[in-house]
Amino acid sequence: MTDFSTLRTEVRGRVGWITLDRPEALNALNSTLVRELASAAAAFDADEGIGCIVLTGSDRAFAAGADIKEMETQSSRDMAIDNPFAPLEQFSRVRTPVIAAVAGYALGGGCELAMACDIILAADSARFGQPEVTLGVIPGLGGTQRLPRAVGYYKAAELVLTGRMIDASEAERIGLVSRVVPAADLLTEAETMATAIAAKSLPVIYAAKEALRASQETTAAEGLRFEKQTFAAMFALADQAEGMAAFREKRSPDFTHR
Ligand code: DAK
Repeated sequence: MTDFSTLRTEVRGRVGWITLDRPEALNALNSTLVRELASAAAAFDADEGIGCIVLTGSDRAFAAGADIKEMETQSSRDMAIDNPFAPLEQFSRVRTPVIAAVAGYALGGGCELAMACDIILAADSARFGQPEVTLGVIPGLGGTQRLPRAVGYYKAAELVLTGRMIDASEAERIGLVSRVVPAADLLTEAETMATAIAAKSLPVIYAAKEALRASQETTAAEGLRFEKQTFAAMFALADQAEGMAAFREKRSPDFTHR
C-alpha cells in the first residue's frame, strides 16, 4: 500500500488496520487525512484477503472532528461544491465490515466517522459528542441522521442541540457503542472481534453488511424484501454448503469465500 502522511496501515492475518496519525491535531480530519483514509479503505476493500477492517486512533483521540483551522476560512461554496469531505462518503460505502476502535475523543466529524463504521468498540477513556453548534455550524457527516437512528430522536436531539460530550458508559447505555473495554485492552479486543468476522465467508459477510445497511436506508418493507432475496442468493455459494455440512459433521467450517 502507498505511504500515507496522516495514517498508518497494517495487515495482520485477514484484518486490515488503519490508524489515524495526526497527533499534533488530535487526529482532526483535514482534507489530506480524509483522502488518505478513503484510499486506504478502498485498497483493503478491493483485497479478497481482507475480511474486516479496524479503524483506530491514539490513546488521546480517535478524531477530534473536522480540522477547524483548515475549515475556518472556507466558504459556503467551498463546502457545497468542492466538499472536502466527499471521500468519507466513499469510506462509508465499503463492502468490508469496519470496526471503529475508539479511545479518547470522538467529536463532531470524529463521532460521525465512528458512526460510518459498522461496530463501535470503545475504551473506557472514550468521549463522544457532536459539538458543532458551539462552532456555529451543524453536523455535516451524518450526525443528524445516523445518531437518531442509533440512539433515538430525543437523545440525539439533546446531544446535537447542546453539544454535550458523553463518556463511554453513557455511549454504551444509549446504544451508540457495542461494548466498553479497559483502554489497555482496546486493540486486543478489536483484533479478536475482527478476526472472528474475517474468518467467515467473505461473500456472506458482504451480504450481511449490505442487508444491515438496507435497514438504515430503506423502508422496513423494502429491507425485508432485500433480505429475503439476499438470503436465497446465499444458497448459490459453496460456503453455504460447507457451513451446513460442517455443522452436521460436528467440525469447524473451512470457508473458501466462494
Ligand atoms: N481541528 C483542528 N485542531 C484541533 C482540533 C480540531 N477539531 N481539535 C484539537 N485540535 C488541536 C488543538 O488546536 C491543539 O493544537 P495546538 O493549539 O497545540 O496547536 C491540539 O489539537 C490539542 O488540543 P487541545 O490543546 O485543545 O487539547 P485539550 O485536551 O485541551 O482539549 C478537545 C481537547 C478535543 C476537548 C479540544 O481540542 C476541542 O474541543 N477540540 C475541538 C472539538 C470540536 O469542536 N470538534 C468538532 C469540529 S466541527 C462537512 C462535514 C462535517 C464537518 C464539516 C463539514 N461537510 C460535508 C462539508 C464536521 C465538522 C466538525 O467536526
